This record gives sequence, structure tokens and C-alpha cells, in this order.
Amino acid sequence: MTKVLLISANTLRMPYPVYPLGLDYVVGSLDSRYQTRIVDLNTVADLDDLGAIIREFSPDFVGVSIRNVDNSDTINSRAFLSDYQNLVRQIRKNSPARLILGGSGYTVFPVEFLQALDADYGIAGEGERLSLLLEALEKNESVQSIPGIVTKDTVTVTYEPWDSAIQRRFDSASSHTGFYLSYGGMLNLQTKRGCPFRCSYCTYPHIEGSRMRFFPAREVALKARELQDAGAKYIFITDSAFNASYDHSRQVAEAFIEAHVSIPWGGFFAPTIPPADYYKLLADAGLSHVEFGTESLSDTMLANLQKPFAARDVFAAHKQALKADLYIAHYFLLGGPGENDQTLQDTLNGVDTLEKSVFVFFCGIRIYPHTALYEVALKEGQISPSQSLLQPVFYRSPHISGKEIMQAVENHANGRFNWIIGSGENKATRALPKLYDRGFTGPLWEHLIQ
Ligand code: B12
Ligand code: SF4
Repeated sequence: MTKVLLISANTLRMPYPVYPLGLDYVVGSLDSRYQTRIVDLNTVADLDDLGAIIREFSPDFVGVSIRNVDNSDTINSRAFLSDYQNLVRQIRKNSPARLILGGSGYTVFPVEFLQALDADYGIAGEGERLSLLLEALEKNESVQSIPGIVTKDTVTVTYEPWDSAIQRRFDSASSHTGFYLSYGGMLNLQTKRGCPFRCSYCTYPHIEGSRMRFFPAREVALKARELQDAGAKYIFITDSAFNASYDHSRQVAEAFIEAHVSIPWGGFFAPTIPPADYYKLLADAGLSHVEFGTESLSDTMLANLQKPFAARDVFAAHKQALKADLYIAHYFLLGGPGENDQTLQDTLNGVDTLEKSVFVFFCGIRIYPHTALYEVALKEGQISPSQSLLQPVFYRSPHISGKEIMQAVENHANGRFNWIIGSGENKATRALPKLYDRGFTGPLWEHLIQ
């Protein structure tokens, strides 16, 4: 039997450790000819420990899931390439297996990562294609024609959504499931893939595709029940924007009610104008936390960022979510093309009118390939065509500096606890690990709402 070891390389614990959902799908795509094992680095003491696991399992193939490239935060930027290099060194030292990379972070920089980690293969996009890659390798066939496959000779990568079967294999008895259940109790769930919007800085349509592919609502609800029955205390829906289809998200909520899903859940939402009573129905189905990707409250900036809504829509969505008694967070991305004193002021003044919410501000926007922002940055000479963006590079508005933006936000926040600046090294989020240790569950930002 061919043995496949899959390693989740993500050990970031801010804002909290994230269950390696992608690997459930990768394992689910491999049939019984393969003996698979998932190792989550969050559950391994150190790299020596990992070395022992690798030697004992003796895999034919090792897959490494690369989720985070960096923490996308200008204020306290952290990149993870050197950690991945150490990991790969340890794998190579303990196994002659062929090394295959994949994951959402990997998909943004497939050729760069393959080279930097000297891996044998990579799969950009959906990992369900691992089955095709392994089959071709075992039969000594060429792998070049499989979409998304990266080899040492690849210069450009083809991206194609996976339209065949998608199956998640969730193992409630695995040690990593136990880890997430005991640390915050949060597991995660996907209801569809793809985002139809085209926000200028965003990688999601590139990672998942821009065509939405829906999972049947009943199947999603049964999976939610499986997570709940395994002991989950909270479910995060990982869709790029859960409400990108109001119809499908409503069907999922109705299916949750039918399947008696009783634990709270949350996810990312676009603050577009919802149909009447949309948030009420979702709240009745257990939705407790809404995370709006608002980004700005200046209509000029919303247009520049190609957001699919205007400031007035944000206020309407907020009002309806508030009426449904939901916990609300708004995320802001400041410093994009055209940001200036006035647009910033419009945003900060607008934020003051949003009641009972948490506001998270990122001051500076990470530039990723395959985005409209990349083209703007190139045109403005902020980056060059040959420049690698694997180490974080942030867009700088010509009209206002990152420092000035941060200062203005800090001044305006005036110490309010529900105004969080940056990704998680501030006072409020430093307290999170202690709360999880004490048995608190879910994302916990609701405790900051004033
Ligand atoms: C949901 C989400 C979150 C949620 C997660 C909640 C939860 N409990 O699950 C929250 C809000 C907490 C979050 C936080 C962060 N996130 Co986030 N998040 C996402 C999002 C939208 C979806 C991830 C997901 O679960 N997808 C669903 C699963 C099924 O897909 P997948 O993991 O990609 O797996 C598929 C493929 O990648 C592949 N695959 C995966 N592994 C492997 C392995 C092999 C060997 C192979 C072959 C294939 C393969 O196959 C899978 C099935 O097709 C992505 C963007 C996106 N659309 O992908 C960003 C994303 C992963 N996040 C990102 C970042 C940066 C962060 C933060 C660092 C942000 C911050 N500063 O706080 C933190 C880090 C948190 C942590 N502890 O790691 C980046 C990572 C890339 C980068 N720039 O570094 C992404 C890609 C968004 C972006 N900006 O581009 N995030
Ligand atoms: S920011 Fe959100 S809505 Fe916009 S393209 Fe990305 S995932 Fe879609």
C-alpha cells in the first residue's frame, strides 16, 4: 500500500490555532489504495519528534500544507519561510519520500515556494488533484498536463477549479482534532468554494476560483452535526464570503435547523444589503458572530478597492445584523490606492456611527500577485515585474504614510478596547491564549464589544 504522510505546517496561534481543514479534503480525495496519516505541527513537541514520526511511518510521499506565508500585518510583520525551510530539512533528513507542497499560501506563490523549499512537486489550488498526481507518478506518466501541478521545470502555473467529487474525511478520534477541541473548541466547515467578487487586493478568487461551487446544504448541515457530535463548541465557516450567495447561505441555515445543529457559528460576510430578515434567519440557525470585510467607509476608497458595496450598504447590513442580536466585527484595510486624510477621516467618522461592534484595522495592504492592486503597484513603480513578493511587501498610498494612518487611527480610537490595530500582538489579543486555557470557546472578540 502506498503511504502518504500529510503535514500541516501552520503553528500560528493568533488569533487562535486553526484546524487544518484543507488536509481533511486532501485525505478525502485519496482512495483505499493509500494509507494516509495527518500530522499537525500544533500537536508535535518539536522537529525531533516529527523526525521520529516520519521514520516510524516511512511514507512514500510527504505532502506539506502551507497555509500562511506571513501574518499580513505591516505593524508587526512576520514571515514563515524560514520555518518551512527548517521543516523541509527535517523531512529530507528522515525520509527519501517525494515531497509535495500545497495549501492556500502555497497557491499564491507556487513556483517561488517550490524553489525556496526545493520540493519535488506542488499543487496550486485544490488539493483534490493529489489523487491525479500520485496516480501519474506511480504509473511513471507525465504530470505536466494536470492543471495546477508544479514541477522544478514549471515557469507558469495553470489554475483550474476542480469540478469532480469533493469529500471531507473528518476523524473525530485523531490527536489533532482533540487538540482543537481542548483549545477553544473551534472546528471549521466549508459550504462552497469560490468568490464571485473582484476586490482589488484579494487573493481568494485566485485561490478558490471566482465561480461559486456549492456543496449541498443538507450535506453541509450533516457535517456540522458530525463536528458538534465530536465535541465542537463553535464552528467557523471558512467560505471567502458566506453570503456571496444569499440563496445558498439561507439554505444552509435552514438545513442547520433541520439537522439540529445547536452550537454557535460564524464566518466572513460581505456587508452588502441583505434580503429582509436574512440575519434573523441565520441567527435562528445558530449564527452568533458576523465578521464583515468592510475595509473602508469612504465611497471613494470602496470604489478604488473594487468592493461590491458602498458605505450606506455597510450601515444597512450592520443594522440588520444588530437587530438579529449578533456579535459583529468589521475589518478595515487602510492605505490603499487613493487613501488620503479625507478618505481616512470619512472612515473613522463612519466607524463611530456603527454601534456595538469590534473594529480591526490593518494599516497597509499586502501586495499579492494576480490582483488588481499588484498592477497598480507595478504602474506606480512600487514594485518591479521581477520582484518576488514572498517576503511581504505592502502598498503605500502616495498621499498618506502608513505611520500617519496608524497614528490617526490610534488617536481616534483613544484607547477604546473594541478598536484593534494590527493582527494580534496588542494587549487585547495577547490575553486570548489565557482565556482559551481557562476553557473559553469561540473567537472571543465579542468580549471586547463596548
Ligand atoms: C477562513 C480563513 C481564516 C479564518 C480561519 C478560521 C478557522 N477556524 O478556520 C481566520 C479568520 C481565523 C483566519 C486567520 C488568519 N488568516 Co486566514 N484565511 C481564511 C481563508 C478565507 C480560508 C481558509 C480555509 O479554511 N479554506 C478552506 C480549505 C478547505 O481550503 P485550504 O486550506 O486552502 O485547502 C485546500 C487547498 O489549499 C489544498 N491543500 C491544502 N493543504 C494541502 C496540502 C497538500 C500537500 C496539497 C497537495 C494540497 C493542499 O487542498 C485543500 C482542498 O482543496 C483563506 C483564504 C482562502 N480563500 O483560502 C485565508 C488565508 C489562509 N488566511 C491568511 C492569513 C494571512 C491569515 C492570518 C495570518 C491573518 C491575521 N493576520 O490574523 C490569520 C492566521 C490564523 C492562524 N492561526 O493560522 C492568508 C494566508 C496566506 C498569507 N498571506 O500568508 C489567506 C490565504 C488569505 C490571504 N490573505 O491570502 N483566516
Ligand atoms: S475581499 Fe471578500 S468579497 Fe472581496 S474578493 Fe475577497 S473574498 Fe471576495
